[in-house]
Amino acid sequence: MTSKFIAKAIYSITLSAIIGATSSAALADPGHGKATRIGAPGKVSEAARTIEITMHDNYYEPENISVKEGETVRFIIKNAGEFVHEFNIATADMHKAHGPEMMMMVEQGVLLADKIDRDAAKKMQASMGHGMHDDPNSVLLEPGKSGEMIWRFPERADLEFACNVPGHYESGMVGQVKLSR
Ligand SMILES: [Cu+2]
Repeated sequence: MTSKFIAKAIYSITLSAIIGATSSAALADPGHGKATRIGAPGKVSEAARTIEITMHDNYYEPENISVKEGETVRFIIKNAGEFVHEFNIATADMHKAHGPEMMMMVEQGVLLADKIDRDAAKKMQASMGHGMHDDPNSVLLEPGKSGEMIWRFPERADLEFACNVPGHYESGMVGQVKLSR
């Protein structure tokens, strides 16, 4: 991979996290190649259970979640903090890779401490000429906002839900997904 390509991929991932528009491009993006390993977006009709997640500065309530193998869960996520927070389901390695992408959003003036600058996000997209697409395993919320994610968990995986806003994961904004039969 060329560094230019990586930069593009980074922009696409960050933009998708903010804008959340729909496209199937996500499947072609190498950054999303692990989607099957971590599960996949589910349908509301398949979700037998709703888990409410409250995001604070900088921790989650509940701290960990228990899910059955293959279960589809509807998450209702609320940001009760004063900063922007993310609810992202992935492996620890994926979170680690996502951190620098979020840092780039900060550097581009897209991700502010308590706000997402959508105009700056659009400018980033225009300058990169990259189409918007979904980042289905992530919900990024400004203070006071709520969001939803329907996620079908895999049979086996080592997953965490975490916030990759710079500094938040390190300060403890990460929880375990306990998969059981
Ligand atoms: Cu956070």
